[in-house]
Amino acid sequence: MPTPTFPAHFTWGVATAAPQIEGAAFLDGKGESVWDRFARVPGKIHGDANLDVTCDHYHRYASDFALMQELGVKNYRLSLAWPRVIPDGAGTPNPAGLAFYDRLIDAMLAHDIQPWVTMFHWDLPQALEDQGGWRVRSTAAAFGRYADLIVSTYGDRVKNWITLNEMRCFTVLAYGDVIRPPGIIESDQIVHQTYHTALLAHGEGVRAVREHGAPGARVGLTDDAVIPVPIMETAPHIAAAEQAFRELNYRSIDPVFRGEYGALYQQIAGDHGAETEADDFALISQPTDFFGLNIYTGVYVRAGEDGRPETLPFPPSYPTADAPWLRLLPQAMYWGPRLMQSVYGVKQIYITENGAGYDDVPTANGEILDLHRRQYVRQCLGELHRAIADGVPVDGYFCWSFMDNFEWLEGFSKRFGICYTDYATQRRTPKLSAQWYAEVMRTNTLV
Ligand code: PNW
Repeated sequence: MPTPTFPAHFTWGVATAAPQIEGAAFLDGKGESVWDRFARVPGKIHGDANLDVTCDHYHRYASDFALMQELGVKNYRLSLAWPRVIPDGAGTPNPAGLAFYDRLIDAMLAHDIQPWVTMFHWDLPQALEDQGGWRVRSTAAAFGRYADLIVSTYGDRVKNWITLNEMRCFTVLAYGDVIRPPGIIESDQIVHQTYHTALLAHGEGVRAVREHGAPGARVGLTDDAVIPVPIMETAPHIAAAEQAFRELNYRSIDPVFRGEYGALYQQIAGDHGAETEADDFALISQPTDFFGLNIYTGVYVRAGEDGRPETLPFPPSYPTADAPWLRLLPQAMYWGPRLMQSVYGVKQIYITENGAGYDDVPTANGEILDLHRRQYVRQCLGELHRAIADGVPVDGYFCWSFMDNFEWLEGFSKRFGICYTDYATQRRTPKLSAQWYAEVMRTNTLV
């Protein structure tokens, strides 16, 4: 088989998020985020790590961009920290925070790197959480004003915008579980409401780009859709995977692409669904330019006796990365985009994150031989190439992550970077996977 070559216009990049790399959590007027607060609750985060310094990218962005440029990175997905720009989320903007992103974006462009900006990657200003957070509609309105401000300020230089990263992670897992801040278990009705507020915020972000973006500015949503992988690629199992895809993602994709909560939502939510207003779905379902998928893993699905999808439990010894939730399942990279196309008719897809978390250890001479990460990412890219060959409209791929960083509950214990971060010295060292990925980006082939 010839070495897979990607389409000529294919976008290659790397990704990070502000709270995971910037540090400077309380510097230059930045407001407290819900993660800054959460990390201070003893026992919440592995090793009681916090976000105060992380990779100190706030002070080291120039050398980080120089390293990206050395590796041939041309596209960089980053996020802006809402509490750095507007410390209490809704009031007066912070000039020092705005100036920081001005410098950052200019430095990126000076290194020939295009910014792909995520407006929100989970760091809600704590002051807004204190007023109800995602439980209340006013948070979506405040997000809209924040989006207006950043698009007006940086829209001359930023052409690609992503409204929100993974709505499920800051709503369902934050107000229906204890693993994300605020980590308070609320009623089903409130959990549905938090999701609805997030959808409204997405709509506000799209509106802001349409109103204030430069001509040709583009916007999309990044989601971590649960991806069913048919146990065999035969018609009945593929049909079961399509049905499972609708059912597993009922809360996100119907409102965004169809402008309604579907029958399944009514069935699952019953009397506990979100309170909605007449114009909400027009805002939520405004046309976007692309859809971002973060794909790390999936679930196996088969057609049961009656043809209904059955999700199979993973046996205990199924292989995972060192991040135990990350079951190695490269076919998710084929089926995720393909199902987005066949079920929702999405016309342009970017993989906005993919990677693997391991406990990398440098060798005696300081190399990081992350052969397992390289192997998994290569398999994933092979599956992505297969999707493209089958006519699925995937136009780009961003590797998570440029460097090891604050991995949420795992603190600094799980590493997703293709560059190694030595937190004691803040030295970055490209791992073997980075050397390989640089060659993939340069040649546009799966070397
Ligand atoms: C992503 N899952 O989240 C986030 O966008 C990143 O900030 C994070 O560092 C990265 O994944 C690695 O964890 C996810 O359990 C976390 O399926 C967990 C899942 C999916 C996405």
